[in-house]
Amino acid sequence: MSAAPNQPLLEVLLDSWDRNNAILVNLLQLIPRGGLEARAMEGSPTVAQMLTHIHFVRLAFVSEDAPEFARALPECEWRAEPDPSRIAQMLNESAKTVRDAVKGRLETGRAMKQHFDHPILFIQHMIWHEGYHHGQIKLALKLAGRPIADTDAGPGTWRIWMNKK
Ligand code: NI
Repeated sequence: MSAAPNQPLLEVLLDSWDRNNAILVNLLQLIPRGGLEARAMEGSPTVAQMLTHIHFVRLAFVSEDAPEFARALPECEWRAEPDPSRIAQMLNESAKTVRDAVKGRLETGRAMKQHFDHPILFIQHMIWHEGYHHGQIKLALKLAGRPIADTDAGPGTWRIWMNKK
């Protein structure tokens, strides 16, 4: 992506969404063996369940707010999917669905159907929601004795936001 300050804002917005998903998939790929089953405490969702929940929430909002872009919702919101590559595939697919829905609504000047005063707020909400669970995932791994070291996490997470290309 060019860093030119006159880059269209829609491209910058969609790029921020792509980065958010890249960070989540990078985190998934850093999860140590056995980490998908970790949970912060009894009764809390596992790491795998938080990731499939994120996927579900993205698709649920698209179906409610921009149904012309909707895809079939998974049967289970908190699925304990054991295969990290399958979770990555789900996240990449739902990220594209959110991207297409927001881009489509913005380009056609249509409001969201049920939530959000503006389509941009959908992306902002998802980034906030996923950052919230990102912290919970790292904490669950730490409590389960399977922490991801900051030096391992940094390049694929914080630096995706901050570093200039
Ligand atoms: Ni949530």
